[in-house]
Amino acid sequence: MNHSEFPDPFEQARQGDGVSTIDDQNDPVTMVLGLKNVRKCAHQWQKFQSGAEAGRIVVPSEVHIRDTRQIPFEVDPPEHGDYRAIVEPWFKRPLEQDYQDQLNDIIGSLIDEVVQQGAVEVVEEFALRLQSRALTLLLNTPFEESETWISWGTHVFRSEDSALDASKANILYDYIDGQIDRAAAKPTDDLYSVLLNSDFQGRKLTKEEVKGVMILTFAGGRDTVINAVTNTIAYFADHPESLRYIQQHPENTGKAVEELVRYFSPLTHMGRVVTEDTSVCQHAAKADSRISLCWASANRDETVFESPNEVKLDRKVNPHVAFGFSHHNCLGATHARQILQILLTQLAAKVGQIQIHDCEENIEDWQQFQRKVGFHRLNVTFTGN
Ligand code: HEM
Ligand code: EMZ
Repeated sequence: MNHSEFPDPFEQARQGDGVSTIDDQNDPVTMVLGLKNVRKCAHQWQKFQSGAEAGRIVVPSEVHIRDTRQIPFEVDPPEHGDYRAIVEPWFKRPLEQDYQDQLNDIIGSLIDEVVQQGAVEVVEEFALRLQSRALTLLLNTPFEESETWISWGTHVFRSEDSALDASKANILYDYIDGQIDRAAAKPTDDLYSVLLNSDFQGRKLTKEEVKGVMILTFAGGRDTVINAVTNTIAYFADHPESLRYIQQHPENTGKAVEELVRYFSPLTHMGRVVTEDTSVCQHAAKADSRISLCWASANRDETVFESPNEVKLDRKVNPHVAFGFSHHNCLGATHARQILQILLTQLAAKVGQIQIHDCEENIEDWQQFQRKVGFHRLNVTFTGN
């Protein structure tokens, strides 16, 4: 069986109406499925807003587990642009050589560790560690902090039974409150301190705003990166020849990263709240109802991508929306791309074979759509090159 196959559950609905409505906690969501319409709706922030009640644009909705607005994610223009200008330069640091050298050491030594270990559960022992250790670079905090984040497990808003869990979320909020107080009392050159000292519309950011940015940084970059890394391991386990291809054609590593991100689409969709009675794809969308921009479906749109259900590591035309589209496009994309680029390079250099022993798939349940997004558990053996 091919473990790294990620079927497209949206194909029929996308080719049919182009939208499909699911229920989320008695608050329906009309999913927009085609690439062109996803892009169009992403642009129309006046009609389809992000800055509604905190947590409502996330599907499943998080209105019951948090009051803090995530910034700049749950803010619309023009304020969005003012917040974004503060954080944008910081999130571009992964382009610096020194950052990449440190990321290279983090990923290289983790691969050495798992090759030596042999049998490894990839989600907890590889992807979660990699994600947490790499995040210390993005936050510019001590490496040891990653031990705390690893101890939280893979989900920050969910316990193992996968229900949204307020007490679990409080662990993260309390931790962030503590870090903000620490940075306020004794600033360093970490992200908390930089944010506390930032100017926004002629004043400093409040602690609540800093908290909003930090929650987003922890939550938005967690499952997404863990799934991208785990799924990449599963892919190369099934396709050892692709690892040799990367080794022989390092110039195509960037293209391979984009293709894997398109194919896996680690974030299935993101909602918007409709501000006035309107329609999407000839489907009525009432004021105060929700639509979602389904990145995962758009990335398999057969009118845009040739053989959309195949992984072509050297795919030439690849206008995917796995990192979103328009003004809310992913701030963590530079960091995520560097992680994957280095992961592919280091795996090709250090690993000969990856053998899967058993796994438990992580299937998102959206009623009429069952979407495989990653793995709860993936047991493998890494063999050195
Ligand atoms: C936004 C996907 C990694 C932080 C987004 C959006 C998508 C996305 C689709 C757009 C949401 C929308 O339009 O409503 C991904 C994927 C990732 C990833 C697939 C990994 C492969 C990260 C990481 C971080 C991060 C590592 C930070 C640690 C953010 C932030 C935004 C965002 C702050 C909001 C930007 C804004 O509203 O202006 N991400 N993300 N993401 N992501 Fe990511
Ligand atoms: C939110 C979201 C951000 C949300 C860009 O996506 O990621 C989700 O995983 C979180 O649950 O709160 O941060």
